[in-house]
Amino acid sequence: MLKTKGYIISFAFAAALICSCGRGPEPYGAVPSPAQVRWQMMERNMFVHFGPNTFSGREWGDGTEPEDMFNPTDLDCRQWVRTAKEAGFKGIIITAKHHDGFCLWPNPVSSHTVAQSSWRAGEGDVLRELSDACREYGLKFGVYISPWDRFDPSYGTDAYNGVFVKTLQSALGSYGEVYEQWFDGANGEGPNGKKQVYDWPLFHETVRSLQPDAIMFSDVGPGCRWCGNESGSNGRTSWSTLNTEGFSPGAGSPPTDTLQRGNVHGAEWIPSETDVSIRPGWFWRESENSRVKSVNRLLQIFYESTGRNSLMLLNVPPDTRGHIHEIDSTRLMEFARAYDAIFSVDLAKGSSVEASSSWGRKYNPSNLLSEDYDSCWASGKGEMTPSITVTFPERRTFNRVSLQEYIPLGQRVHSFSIEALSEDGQWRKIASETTIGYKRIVLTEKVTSSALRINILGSYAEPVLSRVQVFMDDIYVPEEENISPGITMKMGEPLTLDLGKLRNVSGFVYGPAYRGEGGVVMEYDLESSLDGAKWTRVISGGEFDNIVNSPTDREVGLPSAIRARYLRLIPIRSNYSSTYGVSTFDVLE
Ligand code: FUL
Repeated sequence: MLKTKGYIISFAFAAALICSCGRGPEPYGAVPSPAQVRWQMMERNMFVHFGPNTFSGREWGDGTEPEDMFNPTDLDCRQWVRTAKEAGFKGIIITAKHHDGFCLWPNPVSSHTVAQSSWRAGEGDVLRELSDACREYGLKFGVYISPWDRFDPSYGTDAYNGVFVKTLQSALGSYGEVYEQWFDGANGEGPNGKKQVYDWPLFHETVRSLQPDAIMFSDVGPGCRWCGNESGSNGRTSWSTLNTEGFSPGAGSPPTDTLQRGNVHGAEWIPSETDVSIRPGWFWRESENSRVKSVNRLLQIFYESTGRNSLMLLNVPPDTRGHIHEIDSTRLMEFARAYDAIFSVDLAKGSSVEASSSWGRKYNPSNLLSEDYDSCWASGKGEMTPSITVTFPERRTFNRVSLQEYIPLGQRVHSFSIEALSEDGQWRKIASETTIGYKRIVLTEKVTSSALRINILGSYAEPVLSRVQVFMDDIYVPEEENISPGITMKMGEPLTLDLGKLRNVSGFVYGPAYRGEGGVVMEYDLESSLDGAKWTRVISGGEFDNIVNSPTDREVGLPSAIRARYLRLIPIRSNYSSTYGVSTFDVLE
């Protein structure tokens, strides 16, 4: 009897709880896991490319590098983490194993690791130092572990999948919590010239069993997806949902425009991540010290990644000492200062907010000014095109409007505009865009106004927004892109350079056409001549590593300096079937 009563009481209590909150809007479509929401809220993370390539100057090592090549003279992971923290980053992902197969930790199933090197007499462990430093400073720790392995002798056979699982187990099971596991899409040949058929379900299962909350990155998730380029720009329209059926990471990935924009009504929640390097290459190189990206460019990247419903993952590669180089760390501090100057003053503060409709008291429009992500506004039931008016306490000057949807209920808005109130009492349109998602920072002209209005022009379910913020950015100046459009050549047609007279040549530069249009040369021969008639082979079967994903200028040093009047680059392989593009072909003296 008593027991029955107990049930009745607790039922009534639960019912009262539901009623006191009111039933909120229903989720729409695919929704994120709590770990995906936490991940998205990190907003700025740091990538760290470090390994034998740091010492060889290559972008893709081929696995033949001796272990002793990895020899940082003064490794200081605490310096990396301090720098990252001061720059506002929340997590760090390190290339624990890049395509060359070298492991930055003593991986028991590999003979190509720090343990076989003479660095710290084989006792060093970069993952240990970095994960300890992350814990000390309160940053999250993540790992990039390349499935493509140009060292492992079993690569290209079934046995390799087992080796890779053990590799994952060793890296993910020994260093505490891992917030992100990065699976690179590149899948070339191993040391035997064979390609591997990866057992993705097994790899995912391995990660899940060891790190249930780790977000798995690849071209198709399952945790987050590649944005489709390495230049720091996500699609202006960006759905966090994606259809992955029939696709796989790497060569089988969805087309670039799909990676950029996602799929509206996509079956799974797989938001975009924007990985980009602060330098032209992913690894540190002395010759690129003068080419560290400017604060202006870093702000642009932030606007086009996190500001476009993606997540900024900025690579800052340590140098041969094992330090983040002074030039990069200074630039990061300048970036952080600029970031704070713009985003620490929310001009919407103190405003009154009204909406054309609201979903009951719990979802009232003043929640849009609250810092608490979970406190949000929703339009009234069935109202798909509401508007929100933010009236400032006095006239304010701004050029950025930041909007956030409440993503635990899915991504809903597909079109909106922003208006500012003119002095003559008319509303004037200052922006018109498509998606919002977790965060959308809209760049508008500079406006002085007493109010702004956000018109939701289309939404697949009642819009649920968490936040509206307004900022003034006096720092970022949109740059005319430095475009060398380039020309398209036919394969079989070499690039020939006449230097005018005999000159000393120590290297050359090849630059693909803008955004790789017309195709990029992946493999080539290089020849020189004194008279334009008799040619001597200088490089046979040279490769430009990672040039398809990152179609930027490549400087190549010759094995030894030569004297020549003519130089010619003979393309062997392009990513287009019969053409290749070129914007630059020049010599280094
Ligand atoms: C690419 C790799 O091939 C590059 O070397 C780099 O690691 C980049 C982040 O991913 O796919």
